Amino acid sequence: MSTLFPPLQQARIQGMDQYQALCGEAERDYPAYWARLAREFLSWKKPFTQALNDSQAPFFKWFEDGLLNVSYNCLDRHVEAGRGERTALIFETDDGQVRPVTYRELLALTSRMANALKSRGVKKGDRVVIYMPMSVEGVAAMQACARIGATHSVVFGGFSAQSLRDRIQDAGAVLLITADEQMRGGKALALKSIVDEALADHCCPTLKDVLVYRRTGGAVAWTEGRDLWLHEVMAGQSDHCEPEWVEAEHPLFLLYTSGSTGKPKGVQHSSGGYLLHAALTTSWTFDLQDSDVFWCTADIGWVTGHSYIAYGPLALGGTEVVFEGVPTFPDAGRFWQMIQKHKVTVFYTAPTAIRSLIKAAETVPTVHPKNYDLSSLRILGSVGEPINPAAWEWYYQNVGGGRCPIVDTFWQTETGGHMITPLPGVTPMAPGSCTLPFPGIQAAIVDEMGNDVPNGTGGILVVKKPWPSMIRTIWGDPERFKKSYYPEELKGYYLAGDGAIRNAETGYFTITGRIDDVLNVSGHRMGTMEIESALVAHTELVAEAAVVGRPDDVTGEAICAFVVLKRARPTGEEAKAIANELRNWVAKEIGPIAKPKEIRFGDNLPKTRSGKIMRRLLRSLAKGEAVTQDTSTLENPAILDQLAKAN
Ligand code: 6R9
Repeated sequence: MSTLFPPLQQARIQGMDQYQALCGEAERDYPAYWARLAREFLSWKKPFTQALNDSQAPFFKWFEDGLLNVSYNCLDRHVEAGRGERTALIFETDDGQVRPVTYRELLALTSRMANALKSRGVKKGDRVVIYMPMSVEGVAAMQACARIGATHSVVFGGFSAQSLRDRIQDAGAVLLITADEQMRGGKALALKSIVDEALADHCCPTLKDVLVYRRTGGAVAWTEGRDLWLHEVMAGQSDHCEPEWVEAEHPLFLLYTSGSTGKPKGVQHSSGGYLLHAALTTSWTFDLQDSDVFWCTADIGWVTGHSYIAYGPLALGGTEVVFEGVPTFPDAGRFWQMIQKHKVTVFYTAPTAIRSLIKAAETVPTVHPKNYDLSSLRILGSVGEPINPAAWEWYYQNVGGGRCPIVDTFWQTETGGHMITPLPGVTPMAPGSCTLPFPGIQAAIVDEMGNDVPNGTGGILVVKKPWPSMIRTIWGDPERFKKSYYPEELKGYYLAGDGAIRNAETGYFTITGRIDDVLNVSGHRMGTMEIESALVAHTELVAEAAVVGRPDDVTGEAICAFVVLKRARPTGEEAKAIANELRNWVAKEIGPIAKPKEIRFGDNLPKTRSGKIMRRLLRSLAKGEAVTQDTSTLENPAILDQLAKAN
């Protein structure tokens, strides 16, 4: 099914003709296309003379000799243009209090925080870890780092002490910004005490200071000589801070994400190229105008919160909602109630949220979107995982009132911004398909040798040419960067890690899911190996573990773990108790988002004679399917019956 949509009035991109013209422009002179946009969308202290340097491919450089400052582009230039009184952020707390912040105010706050960081000795190139709740201060902390040329690494507030410690160590961070607690769903959740645990035993020698934002006033333990209240360090700081002009390639941030092997990798992003695509996609995909109120429901701990909360909308001088809480508090009508209250015009969320709100609206009629005035909406967005056609249809009809185009945006932490997406009012939509590449992005589908496959045939999703906001390297591991994203057999194409297929008639892309051992649970990336390592780290109980994903109505995929214990296989109540203990263990090792939904115990795991765990069999078992695959190479076929059942 294809849904044609009438063009939006005065949209940035008018119709498929203009879309084709932009693609054509990029085709004709690729670097010149990006150079034009980089000049239009960004303010440069020193203009660049060359758009692309590919002499050290795949370590591409963009706008290399240009100088700019990201925070200047997001804040100062709007104030200088007389737009300082415009609302930048409409912050709403968990309990519904609203704090609007103008561009002038956000600039002053950012500058004071930047000066506070400087007063603690933080300088250009230093890494700062941000472990904060959704807050004005969280956004300002990112901007403050950008302002002084410090490279931030935001760690999602749901990650455990162990995960936080790994990231601080890997990044070699000198300073950490956190809060006493965070408020979510009416509950105060600790942040500072998790930081204390992460930093115990002097395990992070590079880290000198911990700045603590007072959010709730809850009691916190204090380490003298290390912990400082953010407001005290900021008190008396000037609200003017000259931006540090950095080279376009200067690392703006590291963001850790899961891969198929080993520990999460620190995806390194640039300043100039990254900001260009964040701004450009906010402008074209969301058609952001001065009259819009934009709301991206992501957390700043994920890439979506970087590009579409902290940077893109601000680079354009837009007005956006920033939300501290959760979609289900005080009830599952919270999103709709906030759209009504703030007259949100462009709304961007994840399929998993939509699916859980569909369920809620089906059980509690009062939280159905029809009870709210959502007439301010004009564009809806989706991100993080494939949106199934049923959820798409519900979103389109019940939230968008059948009036609003849905932009199903495919992209990744590594890509910095949208890669394949409809443009609103331009691209005819097809539920479940992310449609066509963003102008200038050379997405394609190839076979294992990098040869194009015909439309209608599935294959590997690649990007044939570099683009400005692409990952620059994996922090501290350039070899892993090359191996993961530019494997030799793929002819120099970027390997996304997803499978995809193009429609034979329309050429539209549909993402068919990861081709590696990465799961997508509620739009969050989790490596199966990472969860397995966490399980076997429980050395007292666990002998062996294998983790697979299985389809789930709400979370997209659910984590299912097969575990062999060091003691006899438990059953009944004992199995339940141990499964619970292991789930909590994983939450402590990685974070609650990594908790397996189901744990099954076996005397053994299905293995080949050479000792390889046969995960594809486990995937069938997890789904509850009969095993139809060839099991002749299996060492111990009898184990399948045992693992087919829940404990
Ligand atoms: C932005 C973000 C990236 C992975 C990606 C893919 C999946 C994201 C999608 C989508 C289908 C979409 N993904 N958007 N799949 N349709 N519109 O989510 O980044 O957390 O790095 O995840 O998410 O599998 O490879 P990240």
